[in-house]
Amino acid sequence: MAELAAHPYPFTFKPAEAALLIIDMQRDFIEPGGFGAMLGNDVTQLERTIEPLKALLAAARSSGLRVIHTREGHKPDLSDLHESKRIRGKGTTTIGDVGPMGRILVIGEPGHDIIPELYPIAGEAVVDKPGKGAFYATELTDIVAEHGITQLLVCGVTTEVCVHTTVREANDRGLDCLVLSDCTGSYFPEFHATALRMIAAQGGIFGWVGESGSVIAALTAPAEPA
Ligand code: TIU
Repeated sequence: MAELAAHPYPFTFKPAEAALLIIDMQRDFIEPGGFGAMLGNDVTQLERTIEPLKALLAAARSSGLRVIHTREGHKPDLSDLHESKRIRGKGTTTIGDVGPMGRILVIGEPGHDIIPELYPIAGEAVVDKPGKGAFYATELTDIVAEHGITQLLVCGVTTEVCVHTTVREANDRGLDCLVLSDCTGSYFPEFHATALRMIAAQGGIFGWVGESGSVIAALTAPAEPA
């Protein structure tokens, strides 16, 4: 157990009951030519999350902290894609259409995959999600129950969309979420900052906000003598 610096007050980190949840670090959001770019976003805004996430993931792996990755996307037949989501934005290219990284946001296509820097390894769950929240229409509720997870260290993109939706869902399921500001990102820096403020406001209405450095320090600290 370790007390991590966080807003609005320190987070009591219990690694045995925690999981690192990395949301949607997919090529479709982070690289040019994917879903994020198709929506008109500046995808370079998300780059700053990659290095801190790499370091955090390495520390999680060496310490045995459970790791869960998510990917937003749809079956090739698009049977899990609501028409409302498909047509949202009135773009000329939409989910399921062919782009430079394959069919946009479709499972099995290059753009749908997780970026090489953070690629999952054996033993790490990869949750495919058709919505913005990681609990909607996925097996995440079962994974959390099966492993006795009570805390999520939440990272990934984008802060005000899939990260926020997931944190709200997790909070309503009785999970404590510590959202790591340096490991989350938005196409809009001002949304990122405000989204994090919203989580920690009102006494931590949805959770806590911290930084990866304190998590890494706790994971790499020498064990206390028994
Ligand atoms: N558009 C945007 O900011 N985000 C998404 O569509 N999905 C996620 O946040 N993963």
